[in-house]
Amino acid sequence: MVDLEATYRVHRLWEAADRQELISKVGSNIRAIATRGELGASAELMKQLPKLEIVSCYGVGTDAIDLSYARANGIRVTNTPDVLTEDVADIAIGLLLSTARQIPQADVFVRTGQWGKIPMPLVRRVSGKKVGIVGMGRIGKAIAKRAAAFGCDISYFARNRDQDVAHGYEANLVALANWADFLIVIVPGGAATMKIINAEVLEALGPEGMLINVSRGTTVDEEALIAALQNRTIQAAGLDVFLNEPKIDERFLTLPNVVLQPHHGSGTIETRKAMGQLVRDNLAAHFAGQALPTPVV
Ligand code: 8YV
Repeated sequence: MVDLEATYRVHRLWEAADRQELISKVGSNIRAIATRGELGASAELMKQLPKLEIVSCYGVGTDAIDLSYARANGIRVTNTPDVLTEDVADIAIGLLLSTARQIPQADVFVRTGQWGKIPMPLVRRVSGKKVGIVGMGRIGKAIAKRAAAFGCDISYFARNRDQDVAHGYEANLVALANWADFLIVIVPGGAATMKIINAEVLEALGPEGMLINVSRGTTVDEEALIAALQNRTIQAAGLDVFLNEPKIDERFLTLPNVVLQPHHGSGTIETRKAMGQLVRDNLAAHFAGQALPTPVV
Protein backbone atom coordinates (compact mmCIF):
# COMPACT_ATOMS: atom_id res chain seq x y z
CA MET A 1 0.00 0.00 0.00
CA VAL A 2 2.76 2.44 0.95
CA ASP A 3 4.49 1.69 -2.36
CA LEU A 4 1.25 2.18 -4.30
CA GLU A 5 0.66 5.48 -2.53
CA ALA A 6 4.09 6.72 -3.60
CA THR A 7 2.92 6.58 -7.22
CA TYR A 8 -0.87 6.76 -7.25
CA ARG A 9 -3.73 8.51 -5.56
CA VAL A 10 -5.13 5.54 -3.62
CA HIS A 11 -8.70 5.24 -2.31
CA ARG A 12 -9.14 2.39 0.18
CA LEU A 13 -12.52 0.93 -0.65
CA TRP A 14 -12.21 -1.90 1.87
CA GLU A 15 -11.71 0.58 4.72
CA ALA A 16 -14.57 2.90 3.77
CA ALA A 17 -17.35 3.03 6.37
CA ASP A 18 -19.77 3.63 3.51
CA ARG A 19 -18.45 2.03 0.32
CA GLN A 20 -21.23 3.44 -1.84
CA GLU A 21 -20.53 6.97 -0.61
CA LEU A 22 -16.84 6.62 -1.56
CA ILE A 23 -17.73 5.22 -4.99
CA SER A 24 -20.16 8.11 -5.62
CA LYS A 25 -17.47 10.58 -4.57
CA VAL A 26 -14.44 9.26 -6.51
CA GLY A 27 -15.75 6.51 -8.79
CA SER A 28 -15.82 8.63 -11.94
CA ASN A 29 -12.03 9.19 -11.71
CA ILE A 30 -10.85 5.67 -10.91
CA ARG A 31 -8.56 4.20 -13.59
CA ALA A 32 -7.29 1.09 -11.78
CA ILE A 33 -8.39 -1.41 -9.16
CA ALA A 34 -5.82 -3.26 -7.03
CA THR A 35 -7.59 -6.21 -5.46
CA ARG A 36 -7.00 -9.62 -3.88
CA GLY A 37 -7.73 -13.10 -5.21
CA GLU A 38 -10.61 -13.77 -2.85
CA LEU A 39 -12.17 -10.29 -3.20
CA GLY A 40 -11.86 -9.84 -6.95
CA ALA A 41 -13.93 -7.19 -8.75
CA SER A 42 -17.60 -7.64 -9.59
CA ALA A 43 -19.30 -6.30 -12.71
CA GLU A 44 -21.46 -4.26 -10.33
CA LEU A 45 -18.37 -2.47 -9.01
CA MET A 46 -16.70 -2.05 -12.40
CA LYS A 47 -19.90 -0.59 -13.90
CA GLN A 48 -19.66 2.29 -11.47
CA LEU A 49 -16.13 3.18 -12.60
CA PRO A 50 -16.51 4.56 -16.15
CA LYS A 51 -12.78 5.35 -16.55
CA LEU A 52 -11.59 1.94 -15.30
CA GLU A 53 -8.70 0.61 -17.44
CA ILE A 54 -7.15 -2.20 -15.41
CA VAL A 55 -7.74 -4.60 -12.52
CA SER A 56 -4.45 -5.75 -10.99
CA CYS A 57 -5.05 -8.79 -8.78
CA TYR A 58 -2.81 -9.70 -5.82
CA GLY A 59 -3.31 -13.45 -6.29
CA VAL A 60 -3.28 -16.02 -9.06
CA GLY A 61 -6.99 -16.92 -8.89
CA THR A 62 -9.19 -14.53 -10.86
CA ASP A 63 -12.48 -16.36 -10.26
CA ALA A 64 -13.88 -13.44 -8.23
CA ILE A 65 -13.21 -10.97 -11.07
CA ASP A 66 -15.93 -10.75 -13.71
CA LEU A 67 -13.61 -11.49 -16.62
CA SER A 68 -16.35 -11.42 -19.26
CA TYR A 69 -17.40 -7.93 -18.16
CA ALA A 70 -13.75 -6.82 -18.25
CA ARG A 71 -13.24 -8.37 -21.70
CA ALA A 72 -16.40 -6.80 -23.10
CA ASN A 73 -15.45 -3.39 -21.77
CA GLY A 74 -11.77 -3.27 -22.72
CA ILE A 75 -10.60 -3.50 -19.11
CA ARG A 76 -7.26 -5.26 -18.68
CA VAL A 77 -6.85 -7.84 -15.88
CA THR A 78 -3.58 -9.10 -14.42
CA ASN A 79 -2.72 -11.63 -11.68
CA THR A 80 0.34 -12.94 -9.81
CA PRO A 81 1.15 -16.43 -11.15
CA ASP A 82 4.39 -18.38 -10.53
CA VAL A 83 5.64 -16.31 -7.58
CA LEU A 84 3.28 -18.13 -5.19
CA THR A 85 3.44 -21.64 -6.68
CA GLU A 86 6.04 -23.09 -4.31
CA ASP A 87 4.41 -21.65 -1.18
CA VAL A 88 0.94 -22.95 -2.00
CA ALA A 89 2.42 -26.38 -2.80
CA ASP A 90 4.28 -26.26 0.54
CA ILE A 91 1.09 -25.51 2.46
CA ALA A 92 -0.72 -28.35 0.65
CA ILE A 93 1.92 -30.81 1.84
CA GLY A 94 2.08 -29.10 5.24
CA LEU A 95 -1.67 -29.53 5.64
CA LEU A 96 -1.44 -33.13 4.49
CA LEU A 97 1.23 -33.90 7.11
CA SER A 98 -0.63 -31.89 9.76
CA THR A 99 -3.88 -33.69 9.06
CA ALA A 100 -2.53 -37.23 8.80
CA ARG A 101 0.07 -36.95 11.57
CA GLN A 102 -2.20 -34.70 13.68
CA ILE A 103 0.58 -32.21 14.34
CA PRO A 104 -1.70 -29.44 15.71
CA GLN A 105 -3.47 -31.96 17.97
CA ALA A 106 -0.10 -33.30 19.19
CA ASP A 107 1.00 -29.75 19.98
CA VAL A 108 -2.11 -29.27 22.14
CA PHE A 109 -1.41 -32.67 23.75
CA VAL A 110 2.03 -31.48 24.91
CA ARG A 111 0.96 -27.96 25.91
CA THR A 112 -1.95 -29.21 28.02
CA GLY A 113 0.21 -31.63 30.02
CA GLN A 114 -1.33 -34.81 28.68
CA TRP A 115 2.06 -36.24 27.66
CA GLY A 116 3.06 -38.95 30.13
CA LYS A 117 -0.45 -39.20 31.55
CA ILE A 118 -2.25 -40.79 28.61
CA PRO A 119 -0.85 -42.18 25.36
CA MET A 120 -0.87 -39.90 22.33
CA PRO A 121 -3.29 -41.58 19.88
CA LEU A 122 -1.56 -43.21 16.94
CA VAL A 123 -1.86 -41.29 13.69
CA ARG A 124 -1.65 -42.03 9.96
CA ARG A 125 1.38 -42.37 7.67
CA VAL A 126 1.82 -40.15 4.61
CA SER A 127 4.92 -41.62 2.93
CA GLY A 128 4.22 -44.16 0.22
CA LYS A 129 0.46 -43.51 0.13
CA LYS A 130 -1.79 -42.83 -2.86
CA VAL A 131 -2.27 -39.13 -3.53
CA GLY A 132 -5.00 -37.93 -5.90
CA ILE A 133 -4.45 -34.38 -7.12
CA VAL A 134 -7.52 -32.52 -8.40
CA GLY A 135 -6.09 -29.98 -10.85
CA MET A 136 -2.71 -30.28 -12.59
CA GLY A 137 -1.76 -26.67 -13.30
CA ARG A 138 1.42 -25.02 -12.07
CA ILE A 139 0.61 -25.56 -8.37
CA GLY A 140 -0.72 -29.10 -8.95
CA LYS A 141 2.60 -30.01 -10.56
CA ALA A 142 4.56 -28.49 -7.66
CA ILE A 143 2.45 -30.54 -5.22
CA ALA A 144 3.06 -33.70 -7.28
CA LYS A 145 6.82 -33.10 -7.16
CA ARG A 146 6.70 -32.90 -3.37
CA ALA A 147 4.39 -35.91 -2.97
CA ALA A 148 6.72 -37.94 -5.23
CA ALA A 149 9.60 -37.12 -2.87
CA PHE A 150 7.53 -38.79 -0.12
CA GLY A 151 7.41 -41.94 -2.24
CA CYS A 152 3.69 -41.44 -2.88
CA ASP A 153 1.87 -42.91 -5.82
CA ILE A 154 0.26 -40.00 -7.70
CA SER A 155 -2.73 -39.77 -10.01
CA TYR A 156 -4.62 -36.66 -11.09
CA PHE A 157 -7.95 -35.37 -12.32
CA ALA A 158 -8.10 -32.45 -14.75
CA ARG A 159 -10.27 -31.37 -17.67
CA ASN A 160 -7.64 -32.77 -20.04
CA ARG A 161 -4.69 -35.07 -19.75
CA ASP A 162 -1.39 -33.14 -19.66
CA GLN A 163 1.04 -34.92 -22.00
CA ASP A 164 3.98 -33.50 -20.02
CA VAL A 165 2.83 -35.16 -16.80
CA ALA A 166 3.96 -38.75 -16.29
CA HIS A 167 1.51 -39.46 -13.43
CA GLY A 168 -1.69 -41.40 -13.96
CA TYR A 169 -4.62 -39.44 -15.37
CA GLU A 170 -8.15 -40.15 -14.15
CA ALA A 171 -11.00 -38.47 -16.03
CA ASN A 172 -13.50 -39.60 -13.40
CA LEU A 173 -13.23 -37.74 -10.10
CA VAL A 174 -15.19 -40.36 -8.14
CA ALA A 175 -12.85 -43.07 -9.42
CA LEU A 176 -9.82 -40.97 -8.39
CA ALA A 177 -11.27 -40.46 -4.90
CA ASN A 178 -11.98 -44.17 -4.64
CA TRP A 179 -8.36 -44.98 -5.50
CA ALA A 180 -6.71 -42.28 -3.37
CA ASP A 181 -5.79 -42.24 0.31
CA PHE A 182 -5.51 -38.46 0.15
CA LEU A 183 -7.24 -36.06 -2.24
CA ILE A 184 -5.61 -32.64 -2.69
CA VAL A 185 -7.74 -29.99 -4.41
CA ILE A 186 -5.99 -27.26 -6.41
CA VAL A 187 -8.31 -26.39 -9.30
CA PRO A 188 -9.25 -22.77 -10.07
CA GLY A 189 -12.50 -21.60 -8.48
CA GLY A 190 -15.51 -20.47 -10.51
CA ALA A 191 -18.60 -21.96 -12.11
CA ALA A 192 -16.78 -24.87 -13.81
CA THR A 193 -15.49 -26.30 -10.52
CA MET A 194 -18.37 -25.33 -8.21
CA LYS A 195 -18.86 -28.09 -5.58
CA ILE A 196 -16.95 -30.69 -7.62
CA ILE A 197 -16.00 -32.25 -4.30
CA ASN A 198 -19.51 -33.43 -3.44
CA ALA A 199 -21.04 -36.15 -1.26
CA GLU A 200 -20.37 -38.84 -3.88
CA VAL A 201 -16.66 -37.94 -4.09
CA LEU A 202 -16.34 -37.90 -0.29
CA GLU A 203 -18.12 -41.25 -0.03
CA ALA A 204 -15.64 -42.66 -2.56
CA LEU A 205 -12.68 -41.23 -0.62
CA GLY A 206 -13.87 -43.34 2.26
CA PRO A 207 -13.46 -43.65 6.05
CA GLU A 208 -9.65 -43.75 5.89
CA GLY A 209 -9.46 -41.00 3.27
CA MET A 210 -8.44 -37.38 3.84
CA LEU A 211 -9.27 -34.24 1.89
CA ILE A 212 -6.90 -31.29 1.54
CA ASN A 213 -8.24 -28.09 -0.03
CA VAL A 214 -5.89 -25.26 -1.05
CA SER A 215 -7.99 -23.98 -3.96
CA ARG A 216 -11.21 -22.11 -3.21
CA GLY A 217 -14.05 -22.80 -0.76
CA THR A 218 -16.43 -22.98 -3.72
CA THR A 219 -14.89 -26.21 -5.04
CA VAL A 220 -16.21 -28.18 -2.06
CA ASP A 221 -19.83 -28.81 -1.08
CA GLU A 222 -19.30 -27.70 2.53
CA GLU A 223 -22.57 -29.17 3.80
CA ALA A 224 -21.49 -32.55 2.41
CA LEU A 225 -17.97 -32.14 3.83
CA ILE A 226 -19.18 -31.24 7.33
CA ALA A 227 -21.55 -34.22 7.29
CA ALA A 228 -18.73 -36.49 6.05
CA LEU A 229 -16.41 -35.29 8.84
CA GLN A 230 -19.12 -35.66 11.49
CA ASN A 231 -20.16 -39.14 10.34
CA ARG A 232 -16.57 -40.24 9.59
CA THR A 233 -17.51 -40.93 5.98
CA ILE A 234 -13.96 -39.58 5.53
CA GLN A 235 -11.35 -39.60 8.27
CA ALA A 236 -10.17 -36.00 8.25
CA ALA A 237 -9.61 -32.82 6.26
CA GLY A 238 -7.02 -30.04 6.05
CA LEU A 239 -8.50 -26.78 4.77
CA ASP A 240 -6.92 -23.48 3.79
CA VAL A 241 -10.02 -22.12 2.04
CA PHE A 242 -13.72 -21.85 2.88
CA LEU A 243 -16.97 -20.31 1.81
CA ASN A 244 -17.63 -16.87 3.32
CA GLU A 245 -14.06 -16.27 4.51
CA PRO A 246 -13.23 -15.17 7.13
CA LYS A 247 -16.68 -15.83 8.63
CA ILE A 248 -16.48 -19.56 8.03
CA ASP A 249 -19.10 -22.11 9.00
CA GLU A 250 -18.71 -22.41 12.79
CA ARG A 251 -19.21 -26.16 12.73
CA PHE A 252 -15.64 -26.47 11.40
CA LEU A 253 -14.38 -25.02 14.69
CA THR A 254 -15.88 -27.83 16.73
CA LEU A 255 -14.72 -30.75 14.57
CA PRO A 256 -11.66 -32.56 16.00
CA ASN A 257 -10.74 -34.15 12.66
CA VAL A 258 -10.07 -31.00 10.67
CA VAL A 259 -6.97 -28.79 10.48
CA LEU A 260 -7.79 -25.16 9.66
CA GLN A 261 -5.68 -22.48 7.96
CA PRO A 262 -6.74 -18.83 7.39
CA HIS A 263 -6.33 -18.84 3.56
CA HIS A 264 -2.61 -18.51 4.03
CA GLY A 265 -1.15 -20.62 1.23
CA SER A 266 0.75 -17.70 -0.29
CA GLY A 267 1.26 -16.00 3.07
CA THR A 268 5.04 -15.89 3.41
CA ILE A 269 6.95 -12.61 3.59
CA GLU A 270 8.97 -13.61 0.53
CA THR A 271 5.99 -14.45 -1.67
CA ARG A 272 3.77 -11.58 -0.54
CA LYS A 273 6.61 -9.16 -1.41
CA ALA A 274 6.91 -10.69 -4.87
CA MET A 275 3.11 -10.59 -5.34
CA GLY A 276 2.99 -6.91 -4.35
CA GLN A 277 5.82 -6.15 -6.74
CA LEU A 278 3.98 -7.87 -9.58
CA VAL A 279 0.79 -5.92 -8.83
CA ARG A 280 2.78 -2.69 -9.06
CA ASP A 281 4.76 -3.83 -12.13
CA ASN A 282 1.53 -4.58 -14.00
CA LEU A 283 0.07 -1.19 -13.11
CA ALA A 284 3.29 0.61 -14.04
CA ALA A 285 3.54 -1.20 -17.39
CA HIS A 286 -0.07 -0.39 -18.19
CA PHE A 287 0.25 3.31 -17.44
CA ALA A 288 3.56 3.44 -19.36
CA GLY A 289 1.84 1.87 -22.38
CA GLN A 290 4.07 -1.21 -22.17
CA ALA A 291 3.24 -4.93 -22.41
CA LEU A 292 1.77 -6.27 -19.17
CA PRO A 293 4.06 -8.75 -17.33
CA THR A 294 1.25 -11.16 -16.38
CA PRO A 295 -1.95 -10.44 -18.30
CA VAL A 296 -5.15 -12.45 -17.90
CA VAL A 297 -7.35 -10.20 -20.07
C1 8YV B 1 -4.76 -14.63 -2.10
C2 8YV B 1 -5.10 -16.53 -3.55
O1 8YV B 1 -4.91 -13.85 -3.21
O2 8YV B 1 -3.52 -16.42 -5.28
C3 8YV B 1 -4.69 -16.62 -4.96
O3 8YV B 1 -5.55 -16.88 -5.79
O4 8YV B 1 -6.16 -16.91 -3.19
C4 8YV B 1 -4.20 -15.96 -2.52
O5 8YV B 1 -2.88 -15.89 -2.90
C5 8YV B 1 -3.92 -13.98 -1.09
O6 8YV B 1 -4.30 -14.52 0.10
C6 8YV B 1 -4.06 -12.48 -1.03
O7 8YV B 1 -5.25 -12.11 -0.49
